[in-house]
Amino acid sequence: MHARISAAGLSDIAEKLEAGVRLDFEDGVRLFEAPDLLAVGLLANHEREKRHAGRTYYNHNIRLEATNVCVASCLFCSFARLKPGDNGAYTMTLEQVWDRLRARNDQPLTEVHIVNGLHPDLPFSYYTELLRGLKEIRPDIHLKCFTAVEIAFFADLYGKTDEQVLLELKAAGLDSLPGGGAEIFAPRVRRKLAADKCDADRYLSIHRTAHRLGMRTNVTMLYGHVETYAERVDHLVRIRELQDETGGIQAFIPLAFHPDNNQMRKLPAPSATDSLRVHAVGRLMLDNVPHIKAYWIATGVEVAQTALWFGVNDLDGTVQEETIYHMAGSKTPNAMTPRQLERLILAAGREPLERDTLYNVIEKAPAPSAPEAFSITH
Ligand code: V47
Repeated sequence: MHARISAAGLSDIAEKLEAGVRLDFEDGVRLFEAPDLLAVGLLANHEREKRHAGRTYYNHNIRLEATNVCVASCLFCSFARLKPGDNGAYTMTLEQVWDRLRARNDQPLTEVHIVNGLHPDLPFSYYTELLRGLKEIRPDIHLKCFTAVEIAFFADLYGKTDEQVLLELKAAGLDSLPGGGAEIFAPRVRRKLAADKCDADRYLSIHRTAHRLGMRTNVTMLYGHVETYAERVDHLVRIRELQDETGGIQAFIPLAFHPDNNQMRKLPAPSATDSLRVHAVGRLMLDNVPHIKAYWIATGVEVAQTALWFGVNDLDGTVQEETIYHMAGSKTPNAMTPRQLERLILAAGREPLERDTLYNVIEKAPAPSAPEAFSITH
């Protein structure tokens, strides 16, 4: 065993991992409390390499947010506007949404990721038509749309069951659910931050139903605000329990809290070291979730790159047109080309692989030999 791990007092956890014994709640809290970040990182990297060696996935996607009108008033959100007509509120027409995809007809995108506000006045047909139109423009594109919180909202607003909503959206072209809206499951924090969102049980139950209907999903965790270590671990354990039941979760994505322009702006943003640790502990606790993804828009490019040695094996993505984080103060660029992502992964000493949403590797022609500057504009 690495001397660093025993010096950090983590030998028993390392032994469990070696023997394939699942870490328990107290182990999770200790991993957050252990001062030696590199010891935690070593453990997480070992687990990462057992599953994926140096392989690191990225995907070629766009983000679309069709409306920011939202009846919920989550304290951390800088994106939502309460009502149509409020300063900065927008709702795209379907043609405007479709035009965003049409404008990228020449790009080999594989995924459209849509997260919207909870708009109280749109008909359900807005969403089904939106999906149908996108599939008409690009029949082979994967539609990863609407968080479980949106699905719960649709069910309540339109008088349907969660399952009916999922079935109707699936019939219109929905392929999988993104992981947004999870925030922190623990009721103390959820009530404080996101009181009018569906609770953790409903969030998880919608993912369970989506899995039963043959869809894959992702799960996130918003960290670095008022949550305790125990509440982080509780969140991870709840994800692990659902995954034991269904196996339908593809990726866990920690989301670093951004404090600008929202009601929690007095809080500092999480530190780089905390971000690295959250990704690492995610890898160590979630022994049954295949992919730990760094969302570089949230963590910053440099931390996402470093996280490739702290348990992360996946980077999202080219992510064009993102607004949620940029309205909350993210200084990252809002898009990277596949080539830039590859260079970032290679520069970290890892092996880049472009994937589709379901983690099928996309075979590519060899890259041109002429060097292309790796430049990110801030
Ligand atoms: O649910 C909102 C978060 C999420 C802030 O599934 C904030 O592949 C930090 O879920 N600071 C939406 N976070 C984004 C999301 C996501 C991102 C990347 C990949 C996937 C996936 C999902 O953004 C929201 C909320 O948790 N968020 N405001 C903020 N100020």
